[in-house]
Amino acid sequence: DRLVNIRCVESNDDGFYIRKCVEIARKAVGHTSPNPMVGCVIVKNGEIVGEGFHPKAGQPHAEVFALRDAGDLAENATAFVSLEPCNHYGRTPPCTEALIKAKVKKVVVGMVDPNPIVASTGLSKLRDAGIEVITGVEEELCRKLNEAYIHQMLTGNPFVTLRYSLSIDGGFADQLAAEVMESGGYYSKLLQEYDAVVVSSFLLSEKYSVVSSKEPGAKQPLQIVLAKSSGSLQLPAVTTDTSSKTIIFSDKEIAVEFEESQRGIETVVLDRMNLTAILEHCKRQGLCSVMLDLRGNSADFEEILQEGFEQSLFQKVIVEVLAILGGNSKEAFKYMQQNRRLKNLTSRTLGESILLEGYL
Ligand code: AOF
Ligand code: ZN
Repeated sequence: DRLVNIRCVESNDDGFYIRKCVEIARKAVGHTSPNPMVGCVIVKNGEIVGEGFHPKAGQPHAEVFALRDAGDLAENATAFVSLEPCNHYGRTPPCTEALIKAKVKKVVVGMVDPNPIVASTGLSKLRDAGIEVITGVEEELCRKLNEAYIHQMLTGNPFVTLRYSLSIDGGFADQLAAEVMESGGYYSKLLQEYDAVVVSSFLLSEKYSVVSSKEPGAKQPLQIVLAKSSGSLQLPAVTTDTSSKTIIFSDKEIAVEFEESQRGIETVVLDRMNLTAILEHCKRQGLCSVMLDLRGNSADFEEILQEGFEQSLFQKVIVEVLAILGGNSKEAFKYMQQNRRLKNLTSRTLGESILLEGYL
């Protein structure tokens, strides 16, 4: 009805504060899975009097930190939250109750929580308590912040991104690790956003490990190594210098040789290398997001790329076009016959390269 429509019209200030929430939420990038990243600010008389974000699953939610920060000033203030406040007892008590108890007069929400045990009940609980509630402010931005969480909540499957680099003559540039890493730390930030990264064993034989950032406390995704082709794989000291865990998926043709120090590395032998089995494993481990990174020997990925496209296993594609000539052939895509178009394509320059991102 009309009244509801009018209440949903956002003022510019609302957008400003929700964007602030998203910025604060991202402080916990990589650390909240399987929970979403959430930010909250408490505003009174045009001034931010409290702010908080959800740091990690099991710890208090964004609203709780922001209310603590605001103290008594929360009374009659407006709370801005990038995600609908929860209304259930999970690892932590409901945020709706905390907001009601703090006597805020209004709550502005970025997006409804797709979690079926919350899904709009947080909003109605607040409304029933006489609090004015507005939702859908900067919704697209809030959805992008938690694209993996949303996908995982709605489908039960991990969110899968396919990533690769191309040279300007249209070949793979994925053996040129240096170029990829050079782009202003972009790659290491990207890695932190994923719970797992799938790479070719080629990277390991090059004594190269996938490390997101050497900064203490930086999230290291689980490193999933595809050991394909016949013969044996000798592992260099992949895990000794980082806190990243490694698991090796091999087809039955290959013998993996470990050094003493690598006994802890888990191996899974598959009859045939396939992405479905790898994603099932991730799902069982409770991992919400996986990046398939075609670095190294792109030929190692032929079958799983074909499978990934045919079975619609990819949600997102990230392509980096490097300002260099002379990439390898595009062998890995040779079975690709589908004419699929990416949605919501964005592009930006990144140092010397151009980054394209889109959704399938
Ligand atoms: C919020 N604010 O900051 C977050 C929310 O096990 P729990 O108690 O941490 O609950 C996890 C669920 O709570 C999660 O699946 C999502 O629905 C919601 N996350 N809600 O109000 C927050 N992180
Ligand atoms: Zn909550």
